Amino acid sequence: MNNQQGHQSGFISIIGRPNVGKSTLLNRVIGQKIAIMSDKPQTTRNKVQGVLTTNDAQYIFIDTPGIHKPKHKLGDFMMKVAQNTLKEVDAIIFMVNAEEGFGRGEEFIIEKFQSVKTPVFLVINKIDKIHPDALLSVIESYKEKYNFCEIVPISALEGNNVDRLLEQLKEYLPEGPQYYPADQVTDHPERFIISELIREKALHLTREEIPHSLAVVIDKIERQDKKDIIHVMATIIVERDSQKGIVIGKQGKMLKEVGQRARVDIENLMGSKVFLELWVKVQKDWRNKMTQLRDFGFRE
Ligand code: GDP
Ligand code: MG
Ligand code: K
Repeated sequence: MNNQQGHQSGFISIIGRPNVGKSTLLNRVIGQKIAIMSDKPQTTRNKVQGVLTTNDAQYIFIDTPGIHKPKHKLGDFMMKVAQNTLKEVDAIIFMVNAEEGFGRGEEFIIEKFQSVKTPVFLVINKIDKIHPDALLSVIESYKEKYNFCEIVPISALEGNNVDRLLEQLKEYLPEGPQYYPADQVTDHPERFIISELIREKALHLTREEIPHSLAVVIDKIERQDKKDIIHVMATIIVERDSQKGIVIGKQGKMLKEVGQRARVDIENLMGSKVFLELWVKVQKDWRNKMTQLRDFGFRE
């Protein structure tokens, strides 16, 4: 994991009505077809949709389901989850369609921005479909509604101005570590399951001594071709030194136990022998962000 000075990283939530071009933007930014999965039925979960790693920054894009007028109780709940996400991320991209005027849907979303301090980018997409003069009036109509930190017209499909959007976004990312390995563009389901298995063992074995929101990050999953063995490296992240002590245990006993139990489950999952290497790290902000963004409202 990279933690050098001058490195910026942060979480960005992309929101907007269906079909405004959110997935198209992500695909363009990440350069691979990875956001297609975002069209699955909505869940309450905040999913990492894509990670862009450059020389000096890492952008983690988060799907924020539930920003729409609630129709039922679950809708209310999801709305709450979504609102909490908006508070936690470093920047919000609010995407609108240049071809369509300001409507009730947009109004409803903008209302949600009033209670958060997070900078909101207004990204006006599909500018390839309108006359430049029309763009000016679209910009004006939105300017009246909210104090957006930046207004960026783009064409996600053709790529116009997308680089500029990324540059501007970077200005709003705090100094921070590379949360994901550079070669990782999206959360691999396997990675996620493995991290959950480790998390579960750690929580179970340490009981109430460790807050429920302990996080596990998978640093590496490496298949060794010759031998039928998978090498997994993972970091358990806690908030305080005292918690690190508990997770490691006397002479490393606790960590060893966590590792042994998790390894058995991972081997069953992968159908192969696993060499599991676990590390424990104290990192306050990281833990808060990762766990709240990824897990808020998800578990019991
Ligand atoms: P999402 O529902 O917000 O994720 O929207 P999608 O990314 O799936 O895009 C919906 C439709 O709009 C697709 O047919 C895209 O090809 C199209 N689209 C997205 N961005 C642009 C753009 O900049 N220009 C044009 N002309 N079409 C776009
Ligand atoms: Mg989509
Ligand atoms: K605000």
